[in-house]
Amino acid sequence: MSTERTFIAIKPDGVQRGLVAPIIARFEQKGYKLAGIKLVQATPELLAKHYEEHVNKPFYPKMAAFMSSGPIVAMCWEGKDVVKQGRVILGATNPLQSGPGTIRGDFGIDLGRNVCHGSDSVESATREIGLWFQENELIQWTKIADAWIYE
Ligand code: YYY
Ligand code: MG
Repeated sequence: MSTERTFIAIKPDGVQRGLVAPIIARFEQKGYKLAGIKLVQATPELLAKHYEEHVNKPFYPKMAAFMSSGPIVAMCWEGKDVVKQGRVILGATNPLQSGPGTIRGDFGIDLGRNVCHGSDSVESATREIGLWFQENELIQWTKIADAWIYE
């Protein structure tokens, strides 16, 4: 069994639209284990670190304003291949190019309102979890159902 972790966030549009529970459900129902969760009002400093590869791009100011326009649900999910599978569960960056069955494909239309974030590599996941969570906010626990999820 893997302890790979990823950072998944429900963006302010997802929270405002009442999509917190359905998004969490997709990760729970897949079989992943929740290791951390909290509601965060993101600061410009946190967002600039989180989106360090985008901070100088033309779309960044508008995107950062949106990302700080309301609370974000920050989550850490754990399990086998969770980084890559998390991106599959989210769908493509542009919701109009995301297939049905994905979060962005089912719940979004515009690129700048794509409902959720997921780490794009194991290295990004480690970095992002470290930015959004204190070590003591991540819980190590035994999920009894794992015996029925992993062979
Ligand atoms: O990792 P992912 O969220 O799928 O896409 P990125 O290319 O890293 O872009 C981050 C974020 O920025 C994206 O989810 C929407 C937003 N964005 C935007 O508003 N306008 C763009 N032209 C590109 C990205
Ligand atoms: Mg990205």
